[in-house]
Amino acid sequence: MDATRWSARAVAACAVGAVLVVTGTGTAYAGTGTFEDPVGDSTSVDISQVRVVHRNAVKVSVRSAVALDAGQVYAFWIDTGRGPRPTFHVSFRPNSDFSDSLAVVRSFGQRPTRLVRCPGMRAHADMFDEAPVSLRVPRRCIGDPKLVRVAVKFEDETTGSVDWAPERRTFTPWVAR
Ligand SMILES: [Ca+2]
Repeated sequence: MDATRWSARAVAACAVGAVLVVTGTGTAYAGTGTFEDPVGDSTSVDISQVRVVHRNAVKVSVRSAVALDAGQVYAFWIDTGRGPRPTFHVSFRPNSDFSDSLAVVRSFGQRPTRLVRCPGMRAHADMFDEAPVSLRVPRRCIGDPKLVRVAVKFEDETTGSVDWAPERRTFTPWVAR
């Protein structure tokens, strides 16, 4: 992991290379949103960037300024719209088994109201490569939303260190398909 490269690029709460569009429900990013997170705001886990690509699948890629390690947990929330459209939650660990179920949750930290099986969902978190931690969810699993926004939490259960992006219990701006 090249931490220096990401440190140099760290700009708090700054969107890079994204196109804003006006949709029926307001302003959103078109197709892709890239959101930088401060480096150094956490120790044994440290998110530096979250990238959301909204096409036939929603793919969330998360750069870390520190190496992935055993004992870390990567948690994702995907909000699929205002009003009754649900928020989905999934978490996984590096180099571990991954279930193909999404939890439907009412808000952060609450128990799931139900589970949704999602064939084709993929997660990547490998301590032995430099690829971002990523989650790919086919749109059909989450009700073919027009807009999504995400929240990410990296946690090190050994040290208790936590880093949220963009902020604690906060979603990114909306990203349109
Ligand atoms: Ca960070």
